[in-house]
Amino acid sequence: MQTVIGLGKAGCNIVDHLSRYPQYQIKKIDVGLKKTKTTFGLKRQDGSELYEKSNMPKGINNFLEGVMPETLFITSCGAVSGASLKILQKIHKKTKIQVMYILPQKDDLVGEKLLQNNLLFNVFQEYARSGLFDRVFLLDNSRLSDIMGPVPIMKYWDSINNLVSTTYHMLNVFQNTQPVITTNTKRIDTARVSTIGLLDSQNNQEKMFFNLDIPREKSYYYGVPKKQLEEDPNLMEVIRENLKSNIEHDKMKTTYSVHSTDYNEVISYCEKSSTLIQQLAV
Ligand SMILES: Nc1nc2c(ncn2[C@@H]2O[C@H](COP(=O)(O)OP(=O)(O)OP(=O)(O)O)[C@@H](O)[C@H]2O)c(=O)[nH]1
Ligand SMILES: [Mg+2]
Repeated sequence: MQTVIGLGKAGCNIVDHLSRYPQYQIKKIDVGLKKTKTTFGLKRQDGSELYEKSNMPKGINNFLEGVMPETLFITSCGAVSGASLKILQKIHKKTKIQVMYILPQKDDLVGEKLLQNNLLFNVFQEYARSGLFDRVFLLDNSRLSDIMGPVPIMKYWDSINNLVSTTYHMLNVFQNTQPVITTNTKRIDTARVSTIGLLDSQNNQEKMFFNLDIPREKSYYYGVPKKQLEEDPNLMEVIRENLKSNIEHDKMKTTYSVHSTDYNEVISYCEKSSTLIQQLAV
């Protein structure tokens, strides 16, 4: 089991989606939440700096006690995200930390959010590079929105969060189960700035959730219906073609794994990691 902590609206909403799977121990932190086993309320503060400076309400240690050996921490750049490092500081000795950072769309980046985004985008990457975090996953809402296509406003966040949670979860499942065939070896330990995404294996098109510059490592995961694994003579070629045509530069390590599923069609995902600190697009 892995602990998943959401901070703020974006973080908590994605955590809600992950709570559908039994693999995750859920914890949500935000202003206005009640104190329960899975939720913790912070006192409203006037700006991210105050969240960073003021003391956490009593009971936070208790709330965070019992985190599993691995934790995914999810946040975006709202004011409450100012509490991120304070929270992570309380658990980093007990658990291996992955951070999922949600970059807002450009038109959403005004006022304090703009500054907070610049700050967290860099701090999370530096912490990952220094090894304090196991890694950071960067996810960009504008990319997610493009990949999803048009949806009614009322379903907007729900659809995005669904895309994020299913992709993260399926990659997690594939990485923790025995593949039918794989070229995967040990991860390049220094490549800790990562993103995830979908692979349209038919059209050989990657749909990554962040535009990661100079990835060092790229892994494809194919979930293939059992029957197709037994009968389709062309699949191997499709995979090899995907791999060959998606090499981005000659120092890149590209691997793939094929897994057997009970679904009706092939699903495929991709994870990329870089050793380099990414820059914000201007
Ligand atoms: N992917 C995703 N992004 C969201 C969601 N809700 C908000 N966001 C984005 O996250 C950014 C930060 O806003 P919130 O998460 O609402 O802010 P907060 O973390 O609750 O912080 P406060 O400002 O203290 O309310 C917004 O600018 C949105 O771009 C969501 O459900 N999913
Ligand atoms: Mg909020």
